[in-house]
Amino acid sequence: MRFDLRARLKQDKPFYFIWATMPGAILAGQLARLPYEGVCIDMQHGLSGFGDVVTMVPEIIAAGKPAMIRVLWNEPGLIGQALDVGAAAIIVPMINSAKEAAALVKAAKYPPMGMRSWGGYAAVQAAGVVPAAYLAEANAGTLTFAMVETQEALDNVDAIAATPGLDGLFIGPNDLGISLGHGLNADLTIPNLDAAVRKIGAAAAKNGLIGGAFGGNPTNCRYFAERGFRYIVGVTEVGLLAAGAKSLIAATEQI
Ligand code: 3PY
Ligand code: MG
Repeated sequence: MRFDLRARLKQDKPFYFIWATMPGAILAGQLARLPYEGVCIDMQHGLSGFGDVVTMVPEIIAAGKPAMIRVLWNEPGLIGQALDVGAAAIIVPMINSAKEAAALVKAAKYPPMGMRSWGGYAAVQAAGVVPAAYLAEANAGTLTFAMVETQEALDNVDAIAATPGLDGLFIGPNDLGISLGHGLNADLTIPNLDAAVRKIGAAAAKNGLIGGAFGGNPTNCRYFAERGFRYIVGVTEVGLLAAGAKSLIAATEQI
C-alpha cells in the first residue's frame, strides 16, 4: 500500500481528515493538498457517484494522501466497488447489530476472512503493487469502519465491536443525536449523548479498534480527541469554504 493508514492510526495522535461532499477530480486533488491527513468522499449524503470516485480517488492518492469512502449503505456490491477504486478505508453507515457488522466485514475482506470478489484493478494500480501482492495485503491494508449512530447500535455496541475483522467504530453525531432525541447539531456534552460517546469509545478500546468520529468543527474535534478518538473528520470542504470566506472578509475589513 502506498500510504499505510493502519500504521498511521497506531500513533496516539488524532488523524484529522477532510470530508468531501462534492464531486470532482480537480477538487479532490486540491483538498488532498491541504494540511489535513486524508480525504473521505461521502457517497451516502454527498453528491459523488461511482463515476466520480473513479476519478477522484487517484487524484487524492497522487497527492500522497489516503482516499477513504463513506459508502451509500451496508451492501456488498457498494463496498466492493469502493475498495476496488482504491479506497484505503470504508466507512459504512447505520450498522445496528453484530450481524450487520459481520456482513460488512464479509463484503470487505477477501477469503478466508470474507467474500470480497476479485477485480480491484484500480486498487492494484493505486497500491503500486502487482495483483498477487495486492491480494496478499488488501485484507490488512484496507480498513473497515462501522458507523454507530443509533440507539439500537448503542445497545449492541459491545457485540458490534467484537466482530472479527472489523477495524474501527465511527460515530455519526447527527444521526446519534437525532436517535437519542436531541435533534441536529446536538451539544455533545448533553449527559446521555456524552455517555453514549464514552460507551462507544470504551467498546472500541476494549476490542482494540480504532475510535473514529465525525467532528466537523474545532469544538467537536477537540471533544472527540479528548475522549480518545483518533480518526476524526476535521471539516467538510463546504465548511472550509465558509470558514475561509468568513476569516478573509474579517481580515479585509481590518485593513
Ligand atoms: C452523522 O453525523 O450522522 C453522520 O453520518 C456524519 O455525516
Ligand atoms: Mg449519519
